[in-house]
Amino acid sequence: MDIQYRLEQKRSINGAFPGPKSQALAERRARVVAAGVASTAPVYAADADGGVIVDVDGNSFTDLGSGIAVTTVGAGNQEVAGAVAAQAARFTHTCFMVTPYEGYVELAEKIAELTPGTHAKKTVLFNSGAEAVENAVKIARLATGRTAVVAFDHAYHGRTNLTMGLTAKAAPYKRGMGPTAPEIYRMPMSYPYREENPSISGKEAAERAILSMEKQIGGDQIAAIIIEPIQGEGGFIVPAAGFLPRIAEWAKEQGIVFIADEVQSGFCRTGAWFAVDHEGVVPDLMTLAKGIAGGMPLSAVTGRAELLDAVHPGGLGGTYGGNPVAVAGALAAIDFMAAQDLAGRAREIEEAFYARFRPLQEELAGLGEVRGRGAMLALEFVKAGGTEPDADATRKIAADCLAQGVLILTCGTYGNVVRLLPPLVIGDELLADAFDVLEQAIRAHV
Ligand code: PLZ
Repeated sequence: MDIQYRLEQKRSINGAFPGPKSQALAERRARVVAAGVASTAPVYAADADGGVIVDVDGNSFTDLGSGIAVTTVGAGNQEVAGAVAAQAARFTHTCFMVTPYEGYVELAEKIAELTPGTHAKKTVLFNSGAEAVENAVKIARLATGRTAVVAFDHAYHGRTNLTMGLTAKAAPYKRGMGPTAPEIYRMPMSYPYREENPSISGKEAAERAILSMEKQIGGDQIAAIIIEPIQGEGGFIVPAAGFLPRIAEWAKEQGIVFIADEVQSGFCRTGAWFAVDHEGVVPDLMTLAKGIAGGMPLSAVTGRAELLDAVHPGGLGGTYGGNPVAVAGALAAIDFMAAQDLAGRAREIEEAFYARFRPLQEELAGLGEVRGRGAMLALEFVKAGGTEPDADATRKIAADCLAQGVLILTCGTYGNVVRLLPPLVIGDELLADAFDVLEQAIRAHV
């Protein structure tokens, strides 16, 4: 990596936390911002670059969250900022459905190059991950003439009506906000750490789900199977090897559209361009967002040309989909990822993580599992002596880290997983320092 940082790459908390300016903003916020949108940290951002976020009181936090896996190239990436500024100075919007522009086409070409498979591919752009998922399901239904959609336990696919139905966890995502859409079926996931039979293989876990799909729905009724190749919000669950390939293979036999939701796992995050690449799985459709555009809101549905083209002209779109400023950010972010080999950087981060936390797992009974790929890494906490989730310890560890200037996120169906999603441009020193803080917090609470 050859990166010039604009801000000093160091962690420092000065005095009171949160500071007076953040407190004043929290008061203003409480009066006018909906209570339903919650924030992990009580501090307000003023600047960010590389591996740090600086708040309005001058505290500097090491960022191990990347705004939930978005700022893979850094939140203050100058290439992205320059491309965005240049495009904004020309035109901010025309609407691709009214007056199209080159950037959209160029990004679709890039996506076709980077995604797995040698078949003809096409792409349609949107704004958010949920919007991409919604549209992938629409495309699959129209292309197959079927209605059933299969999602998995612990899945997260968004908060809009269709996607909250696909999302597994009731609270806080959907309780009381239904009804959710019909024709969604939920199947058992491969979650190696929590299998009743710990020796079940990925293939066997897939056969378990397949049997359930055959019995509950019938393969010929299913339009799409949607799955996160590594589950995100649900707990950074890496399915056992062989699970994804077998599900994809069965989908093919049954004429079902296999959709990989790579909104969180895509674009170098797991040490490859896409998480499916680790097992050579070639999805029919993929949903992409987050890391794709260096923080600009942009998402995509990409995949087999015949599926994308099954939809009649005018059947897909949206005012802002593929906004030219966001597209400029994406083109710059993708170039940066390739030029700096950020997938390779993610693999280095993975190595440093396991070197540090595997021994800790051996030592501490409350650290149930250490898992993940690339820079999509997790620690699952349990009550010592078993596998009962320990959400309380997890919360305390995250709070301790934050108070010391390390911003980390939690996740998991049981709220007992600390997840690490550092920007891939974070330096070794800052990362090692953050690991020190995290290790101390773990030792204090498990
Ligand atoms: N699919 C796999 O991870 C978003 C959600 C945070 P949007 N994950 C972060 C929250 O609490 O809202 C996500 C994802 C996967 C789809 C989505 C949805 O993407 O851009 O948030 O709509």
